[in-house]
Amino acid sequence: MMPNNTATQQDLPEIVNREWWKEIIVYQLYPRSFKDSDGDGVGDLKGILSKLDYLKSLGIGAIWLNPIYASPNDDNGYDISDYYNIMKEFGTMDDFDALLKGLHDCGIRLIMDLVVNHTSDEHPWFVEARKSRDNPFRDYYHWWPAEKGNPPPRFSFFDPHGSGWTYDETTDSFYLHIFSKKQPDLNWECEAVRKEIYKMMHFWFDKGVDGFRLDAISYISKDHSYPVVNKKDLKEKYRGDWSYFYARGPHLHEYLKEMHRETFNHYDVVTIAEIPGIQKNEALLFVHADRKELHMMYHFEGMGIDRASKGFKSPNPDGYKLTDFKRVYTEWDHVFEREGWGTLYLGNHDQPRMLTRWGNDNPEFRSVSAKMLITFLLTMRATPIFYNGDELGMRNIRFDKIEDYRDVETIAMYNYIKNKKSSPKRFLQDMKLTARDNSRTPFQWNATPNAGFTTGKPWITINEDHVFVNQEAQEADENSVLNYFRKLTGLRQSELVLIYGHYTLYDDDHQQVYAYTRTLGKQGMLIILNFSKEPVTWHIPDPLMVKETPLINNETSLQFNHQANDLTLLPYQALIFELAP
Ligand code: TEU
Repeated sequence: MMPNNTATQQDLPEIVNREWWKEIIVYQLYPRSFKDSDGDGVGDLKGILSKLDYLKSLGIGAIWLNPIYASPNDDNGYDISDYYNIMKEFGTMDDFDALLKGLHDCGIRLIMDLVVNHTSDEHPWFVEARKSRDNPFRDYYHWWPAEKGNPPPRFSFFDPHGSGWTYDETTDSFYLHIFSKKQPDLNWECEAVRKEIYKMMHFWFDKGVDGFRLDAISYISKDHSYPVVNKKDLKEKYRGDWSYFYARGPHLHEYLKEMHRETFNHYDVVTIAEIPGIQKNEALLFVHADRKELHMMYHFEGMGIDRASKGFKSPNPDGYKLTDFKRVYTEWDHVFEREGWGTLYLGNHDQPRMLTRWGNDNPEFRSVSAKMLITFLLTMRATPIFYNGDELGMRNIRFDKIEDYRDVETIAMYNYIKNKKSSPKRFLQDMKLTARDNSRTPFQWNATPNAGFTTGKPWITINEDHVFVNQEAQEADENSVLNYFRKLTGLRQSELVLIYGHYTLYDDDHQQVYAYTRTLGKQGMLIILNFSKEPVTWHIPDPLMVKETPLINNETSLQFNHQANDLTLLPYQALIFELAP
């Protein structure tokens, strides 16, 4: 769906470099949990195909589909064992072809998730590489011969001992894995690896795929001297953050330029780079159009403002400060003021549910705060990436025991905590708020026992609140979160000012209200979001004047003294006004 606004480039000279991928809303779909068609308890491609009408009704322009390639699922598909085949639980290549055609027929593009920093240890390349030190595939991975002693320490995000090297007896060597030991890192310094990856990318582009979300792509280059990173270095040179170290390999941009030249440059496709460890002042190195590397990226800076400084994903007991939230998203808007283009998300498969984290999932505020967050995501100057289920106001499931968890990261970190003789009890309490599993529970289609997701035993527990938070119930309710989402996607798609308009923050010190304008040519809108559960009286800052009736109100009432330019905002009230000429 492209904006149906009749404005043209001539009318709106401020719009430069118009691109389809700047004008769409991306819907991230976690296939494992979306819809199961064959009763095995795992979502699949035929299940997604059965929901095309629903997807079309959302007003989205593209789907980011989490990995569907053959995988042993150590990390739910982020451990690929065959880039050219579909995971058996998800279906067949024919099912994929049918889904791609179905999406395209609905005017929805498909962006596949692609993991090329590492493969599964069950990928034939690794199976071969570990057979002998002179195997033709040996150099596809990173090895450290044991006779050199222990390799220089590297942290692993998913290892119960935190170690990024695992000893392999057959060749008396260690191999590198930034993630789990079943996810050995590919050696991008090996030209044969790069050629294999580019060939595979052509395979999917030639099938008609519209782009890739590139997993952990900032990590692909490694310094082959494997320098020692001691505690002092880590703290002083790398901000105490292994992601920061991993994101600084010596040839990273050389490879991304080569990737662009060899693949993306030949198609009308888009890339969304996941670039952990990268800071604001480096972002344009990846997405400035002149650099011919990648198109868009997403950052993690917003995902840290509600976390404690110590512990693994420990939430800050005081939550987050709205002023921090506003600072992060305002600063990232400024990064792309002139060049490049950003994305915006508040939740995904690596994060807890946005409603629980940034809104308020108590029944009293669930709907209104979900709508307020949707308003933010769909009115900023960045391509919104919207996570499936957030359009219903799905919330964290808050598992009580480790046996309920399925995520390699959560389970590994639980064991890491136990190995460190720390408190698993405290960890489990924290995970109720921050574990990735919270956003991976099955999509809630209706109020039946398995929420209409599967007729079998679901691979992960379904949130019991599906009896009243589900798609079927919300279809019929014109004031539901779902129908509000549709209203907002329609508004964004029809108003170029919400896509390309200049962003200006107002009242940046206010701890309850996030207010900003979007202006383009003679058009302007004022977006006012009460991020708090308290009512608040707020004066529209001079010289702003707005039309009396808002375009959007997530509440059924409005207290607006138009003459005095004063509003009394209800808890989590979201308003969009047109600026008066
Ligand atoms: O995540 C990369 C990454 O940086 C993660 O370690 C992220 O910081 C962490 O999940 C936050 O808790 C990508 C994928 O998005 C993630 O799902 C995979 O597990 C990971 O890569 C390995 O492929």
